[in-house]
Amino acid sequence: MTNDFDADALGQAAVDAYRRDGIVCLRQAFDPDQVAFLRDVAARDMAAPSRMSNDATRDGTGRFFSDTFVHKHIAELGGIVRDSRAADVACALMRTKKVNLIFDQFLIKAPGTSTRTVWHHDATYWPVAGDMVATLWLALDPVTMESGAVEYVKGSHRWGQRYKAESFIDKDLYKEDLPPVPDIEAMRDELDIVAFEMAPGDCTIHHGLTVHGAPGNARDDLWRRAYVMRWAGEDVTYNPRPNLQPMLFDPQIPAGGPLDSELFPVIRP
Ligand SMILES: O=C(O)CCC(=O)C(=O)O
Repeated sequence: MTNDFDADALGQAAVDAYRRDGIVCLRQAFDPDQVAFLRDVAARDMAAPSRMSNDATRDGTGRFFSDTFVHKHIAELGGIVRDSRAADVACALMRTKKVNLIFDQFLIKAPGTSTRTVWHHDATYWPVAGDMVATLWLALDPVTMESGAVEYVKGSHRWGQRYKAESFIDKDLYKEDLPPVPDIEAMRDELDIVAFEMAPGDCTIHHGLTVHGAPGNARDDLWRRAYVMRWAGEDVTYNPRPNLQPMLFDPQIPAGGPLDSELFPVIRP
């Protein structure tokens, strides 16, 4: 365990580590009430998901549930998006005064879900250009290596390479002419790979080009529920391309312009 910061200590050390490693873990950045609220919303969403949801496994057993743009589906999530520490943490780590929410998401692996999350990085899934792209992954359950803690390749955001997106669940949607992510499993000995066992309320923040993946949830007694927020800072522009991850609707903004729109709301300032 490295890059492990107390919430109160979010400062230069965290910013430097995020820049250097492309991944930091913040302990207890969200309070128990927020976690309880998000667990309740997750249950409601699983019971009545949006049309952006996926509830399947790929080559495996169990249940890997995902739903995107959840704050558009369950409006009370707007409070967490706007009023929690998430947006301020994203601003501090990316050193930006402005952040847009690209989308929020539940990523949930039920007990006994064998499907792993493929090694990938996020930015090539989305219609964005720029360096200030980050994901905040908030644990709603205790997370252990056995229950599917996400692993991150430290420093991979500075490899200077964009990799082809690969679908988590369905057949491959993505056709961009980019190389595949290298065989990370075969390179484990040469790489600095980090994962964090987490308590509910802990979160990680990773850069949009940090390569990461996760095992399935091998526990039969523990859900692995995460609420995820995808952030864009002030250098990010709209970069639509064919065959990307489906967005909720067309944001009706010009290519090359700022993301600011109903779809990608400005959350700070
Ligand atoms: O939760 C997972 O298994 C994967 C997380 C992930 O890929 C992400 O947050 O970008």
